[in-house]
Amino acid sequence: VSTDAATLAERLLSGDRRALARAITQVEQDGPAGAELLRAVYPQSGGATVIGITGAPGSGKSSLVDRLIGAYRAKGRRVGVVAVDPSSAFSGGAILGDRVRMQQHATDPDVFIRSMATRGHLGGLSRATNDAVDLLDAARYDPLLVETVGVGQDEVEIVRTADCVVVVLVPGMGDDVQAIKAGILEIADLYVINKADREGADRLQTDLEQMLTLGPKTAARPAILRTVAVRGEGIDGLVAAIAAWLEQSGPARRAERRRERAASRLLAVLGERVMARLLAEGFGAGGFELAVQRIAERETDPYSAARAVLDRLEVSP
Ligand SMILES: Nc1nc2c(ncn2[C@@H]2O[C@H](COP(=O)(O)OP(=O)(O)OP(=O)(O)O)[C@@H](O)[C@H]2O)c(=O)[nH]1
Ligand SMILES: [Mg+2]
Repeated sequence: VSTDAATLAERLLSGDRRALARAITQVEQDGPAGAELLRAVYPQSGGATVIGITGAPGSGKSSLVDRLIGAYRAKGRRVGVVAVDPSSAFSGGAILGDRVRMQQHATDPDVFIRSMATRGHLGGLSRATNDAVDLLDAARYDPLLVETVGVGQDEVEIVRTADCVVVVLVPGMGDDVQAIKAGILEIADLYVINKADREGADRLQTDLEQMLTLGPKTAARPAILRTVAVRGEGIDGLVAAIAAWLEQSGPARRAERRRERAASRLLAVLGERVMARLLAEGFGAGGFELAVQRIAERETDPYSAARAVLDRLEVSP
């Protein structure tokens, strides 16, 4: 570990918030600096409980996270938040939105909120987010709340292996159907019907319960809670339900989730590294574009082109 990384790691571990912010930027950039830093703090991480909050755009995830921060702070916990923000790729607006929504906590030294832009990660979003979670963990924030929009495969992958996965639904949006499509229902440990002040909460609850009876009978059926995040209603119940789930699911389940998370991270890093090497070493200057053009013009096919690259690098099939 270089002295730069060692110094930054030390500052982070001693509670320096600016060091933490810089560290997260480094893992986001996916350079050697980020990798070294993560290596330095990784042994100090793994203690925090990771709570994933996912759901359709605008379902009130950030509003819920804001309330959860308040609830955990009231218990004296130091809370870390990582919000993954797809819309920021277009406008940067959502980052601002999150900041505003959670602003009351912005000056609390025991709360650390970070938005991750999805832009520029090329599939490494899950890796970068998990790295950020580890950094917050090493800096002794616990619990860690990870907000993602349950739309893309990447976003689902991020929360899937959290210690507790909370799926947020809203009445009257045909949300249930939307969630099934996005594959987020099967990863839920708990359901929250937020915006329960709106019409249709009963109906959504009935639909959800009905759907859950069709699910696997082996696992404990996820609880369904109702909240009105903007008014802070139902938050204590949600906190209690999260605690109960963590308690009830037990250490074996927790260990299994962590193994899954470790596997997904190893594969993500390997995938990124191997692909980067293939692209760098498998083609000469302009070679990639040339291959793409030849495939597009049917002079060759994707399989033969890939085969040629692998042969060049002497990678076995
Ligand atoms: N009526 C009502 N509105 C709510 C409730 N919770 C959140 N909202 C509103 O819903 C809108 C979206 O809330 P956010 O907390 O930003 O939702 P989000 O899921 O984080 O949104 P994205 O991160 O953009 O996907 C805001 O205007 C909130 O004020 C609720 O319980 N009831
Ligand atoms: Mg949000």
